[in-house]
Amino acid sequence: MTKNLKIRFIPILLKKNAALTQDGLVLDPNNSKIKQILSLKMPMSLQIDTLFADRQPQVADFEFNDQVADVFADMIQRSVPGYQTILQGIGDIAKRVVTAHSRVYDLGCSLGAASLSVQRQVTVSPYQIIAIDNSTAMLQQARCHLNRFKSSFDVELRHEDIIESTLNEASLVILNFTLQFLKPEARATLIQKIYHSLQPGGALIISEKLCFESPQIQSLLDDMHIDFKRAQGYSELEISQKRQAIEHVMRPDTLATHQQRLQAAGFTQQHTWFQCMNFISLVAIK
Ligand code: GEK
Repeated sequence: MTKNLKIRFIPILLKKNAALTQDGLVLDPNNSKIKQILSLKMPMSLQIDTLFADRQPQVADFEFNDQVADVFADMIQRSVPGYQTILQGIGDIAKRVVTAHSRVYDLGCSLGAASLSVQRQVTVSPYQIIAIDNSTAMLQQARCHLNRFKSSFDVELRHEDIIESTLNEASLVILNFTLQFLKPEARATLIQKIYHSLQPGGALIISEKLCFESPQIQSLLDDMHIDFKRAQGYSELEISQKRQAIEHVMRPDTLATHQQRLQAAGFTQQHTWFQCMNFISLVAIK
């Protein structure tokens, strides 16, 4: 098995004595080839998320700072059920809607994972991908992350608040788990701006954590999500401290709120294309 390993394609996550590859293979750390790989210095963005592992006297509000950017790839993968499937689906949708001479916007791009999926699957040419984030820490890691993958063209990274960004000639706009971090009162205006930036037939993909009007459904899906995080190796302390850190920063909407907002902006076609527990991805077409 180890003979076929190509180092640049193996994001290795070290935990205790185990080494996990992105596609879930458990490698034997005593194997000499694996030892050689493990001794290489791994890029920061491949570090394991232990940010909330130690008890904090006072849990500060969550920020997209250097510490988060360093562990972000691991954090999002172990916190959002279906994250990889959503990324794959974004590329799948992209290859069907992106047109030549148009733009793709990845808003709140973090490490540029959605842009990478688009880049991998879209075959029309030329077109442009513009990935925007307001966190310098995230954009620095995004540059390293994107540079690791060879491509025929660059993703343009922009340091901007997406509320202020100018968007135009878009065939695809991606909000992959970003809208929930904006002030609720800014969300409708952003969706309207996106609608106006899209060409006819262009698409908006919005992935979000949902909240629910029914307390029973809310607590059922919350509990399932917590079990998912336990299964990903997060401790009770990590889960509760992360929850405290994020509760004032990330404010999810109900599905009905998303649907009404899209409709009010002018989207006549919209549907859920993915859901796992309280995580959803919607596609709306102009
Ligand atoms: C992915 N899409 O992996 N302007 C620009 N960026 C912002 C703003 C804003 N006003 N507010 C938040 N962000 C990514 C994951 S993470 C989701 C997106 C998560 C950025 C913020 O800096 C962060 O990088 C991103 O939105 C949200 O496909 O952490 O759950």
